[in-house]
Amino acid sequence: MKLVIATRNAHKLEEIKSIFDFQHLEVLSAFDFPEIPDVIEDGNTLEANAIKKAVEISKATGCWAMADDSGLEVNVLDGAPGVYSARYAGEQCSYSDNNKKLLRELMGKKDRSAQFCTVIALSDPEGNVKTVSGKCHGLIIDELRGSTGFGYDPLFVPEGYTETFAELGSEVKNRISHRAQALQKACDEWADFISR
Ligand code: ITT
Repeated sequence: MKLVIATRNAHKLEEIKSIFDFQHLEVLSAFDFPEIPDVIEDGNTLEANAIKKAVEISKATGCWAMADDSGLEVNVLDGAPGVYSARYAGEQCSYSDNNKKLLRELMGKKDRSAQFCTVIALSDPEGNVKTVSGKCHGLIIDELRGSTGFGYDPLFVPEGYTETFAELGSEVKNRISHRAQALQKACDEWADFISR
C-alpha cells in the first residue's frame, strides 16, 4: 500500500521518515508528484492546514496521504508566528529572514517562552481524515546557535536542555520534538491502519 507524505520540505520529510515506522507501506512524498500544484495553506489553524494538505494530496494521487503542519508559538508575541511560521518575514522569505525577524520582535523582551506545535493529518483517497498533535515547550535565545535541523531550530532551546535543537542534532530532536510526539500518538492511534 502506498502512502504519500504531503510535504515539499525535505528536512521535515527526513524527520518524519526517521521517526515513524512505516513498516510495510511504500512511502512516497510530494516530490514524487511534481505535476501536482502546491496546496495553498490558507487555513487559520495548523489543524485546518494539515487536513487540507492531506486531503488534497490523497485525492490528487489516489493514495493515502499524511501531512504535517507546524508552527512556533511565542508567548510574549501572542502566539506569533504560529500558523504563519513559514512566511513570517514575508512571502518567499528564507529561514534566516524569519529568524532575524523573530530576534527583532523579541529584542528587550524578558519572557522568552515558546512552543513548537504540530498537527499531523492522515487522509484516505476519499478524503476521510484523522489528526494527532504534538507540542514541545522551550525558550527562544537571543543568537543563532548550531547548524543541524531547519527553520527556527537554531533559536529554540527545548525544556530540560541548554542547547538549541540545531546543536542537539537529529537523534535528540527526533526523540523529543513536537513532531516526534505527534508521530508517537499516530503510531498508537493509527496502529490498525498501519498494520493492515
Ligand atoms: P510543507 O507545507 O510542504 O510541509 P513547510 O515548510 O511550508 O512545508 P509548514 O507549513 O508546516 O511547512 O511551515 C512551518 C514552518 O515552521 C517551517 O517552514 C519552519 O520555518 C517552521 N518549522 C516547522 N517545524 C519546525 C521544526 O521542527 N524546527 C524548526 N522550525 C520548524
